[in-house]
Amino acid sequence: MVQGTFGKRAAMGASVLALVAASVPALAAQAQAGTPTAAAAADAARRAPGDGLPKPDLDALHQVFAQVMAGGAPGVMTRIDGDGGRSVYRETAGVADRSNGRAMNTDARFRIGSITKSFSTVVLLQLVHEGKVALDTPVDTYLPGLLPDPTITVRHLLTHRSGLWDYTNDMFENTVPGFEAVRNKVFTYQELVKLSIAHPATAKPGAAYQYSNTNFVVVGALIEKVTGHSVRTEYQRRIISPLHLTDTVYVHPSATIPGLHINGYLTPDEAGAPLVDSTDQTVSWAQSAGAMVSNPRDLNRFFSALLGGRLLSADLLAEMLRMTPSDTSGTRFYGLGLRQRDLSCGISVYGHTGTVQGFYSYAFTTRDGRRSVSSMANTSNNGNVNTILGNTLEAAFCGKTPAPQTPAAQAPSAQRSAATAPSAPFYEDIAPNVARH
Ligand code: REY
Repeated sequence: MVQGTFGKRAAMGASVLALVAASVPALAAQAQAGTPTAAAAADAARRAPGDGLPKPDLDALHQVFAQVMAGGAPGVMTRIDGDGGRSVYRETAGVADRSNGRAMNTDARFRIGSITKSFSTVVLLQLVHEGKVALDTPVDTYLPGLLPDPTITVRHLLTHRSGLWDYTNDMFENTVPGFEAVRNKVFTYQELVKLSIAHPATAKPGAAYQYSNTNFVVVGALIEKVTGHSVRTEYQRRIISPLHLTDTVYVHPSATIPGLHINGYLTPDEAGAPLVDSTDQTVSWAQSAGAMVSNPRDLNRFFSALLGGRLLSADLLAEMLRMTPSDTSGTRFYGLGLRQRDLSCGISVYGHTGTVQGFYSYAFTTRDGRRSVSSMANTSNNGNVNTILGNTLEAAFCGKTPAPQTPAAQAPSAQRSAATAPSAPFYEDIAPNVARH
């Protein structure tokens, strides 16, 4: 294994340019269509060795970083693990800690928010494998009386189709006061569910995709009920220890991030108000829906292992990958605790996004798990920054887009790479009734 990193830019590993297209269906189809020789050579030169994808476009990535920081984030980073782990890029801009100017660092830990949902799903699907839980069985069978509707199934939770109201809509209606009111609180799962069911159901179970943290709070309660252990124990023994994720921790209800970490800065609702250091909090309002801490290396390792089939049996991974649209874009989907995004270069990537006060994050991998990318900006409540941060995926997975060979290519906008072209505004489908700036 070669893992070369030189300063901020990393070297690519050993090259095997032939054979690679066959591993990516879209590229293989292109090759079969009879690409002319010169074009094929140019195409091969754009591809990274080993994983068959275009080489990451680091210039475009740094342009995205500049936009993220211009939008108000103190710092930003992306780590790319390509070629099945043989080539690594660690890219950063800005600061991890505004109080002392410490630079952003891809080794440092941060709060991953809802990327936690993919960890919780893996634990639950392992329990399905062991015959302790069944996906289409009512939650009421395992947790009698917790939910008002006894027809809500385990699958409804994992697909965000339970109709359970997202209690964070109310909690964070006013961003900084809402955060300060809960940052040191410790909730039980039952208390959080109670906040949700004080509202009527948002839809009949199964009828509609509606992202709700309540679903994954119930998943945590289910894991604890069925195993008799805390979710922390189950994350540790089923995922963290086997994959040696030494920078991944579930510290609830401790309010501090242990070890080398990044500080998070929450954007207040009032324009021009100073950022609020939101690093320390219990995250008890999210728990199994969003309270884990990790770093980009561990997140890349986790999603590579998951899509590479090393955490779940093939049939349960296939269940996790059964996607339905999460919006009307035609490019974004949700499976079981897992998102799919279709990128401009024709590839689909799988992972999750996270938002917790002070931290926006993305962690995605290819279908074969051979290239994984994690990005983080240390601010939140700034939807514009979150949308722009998503463009790091384009730069990291799609690389440079060749200029089209048509007269339109003369237009400056057509020459921009896909990574920096403005994408349709994307407001993450979390707590949909809360205004997100
Ligand atoms: C809650 C609000 C975000 C965050 C959320 N996160 O549901 C889960 C996720 C765990 O999907 C807060 N926004 C912000 C507001 C809006 O307070 N008024 O942006 O930090 O990751």
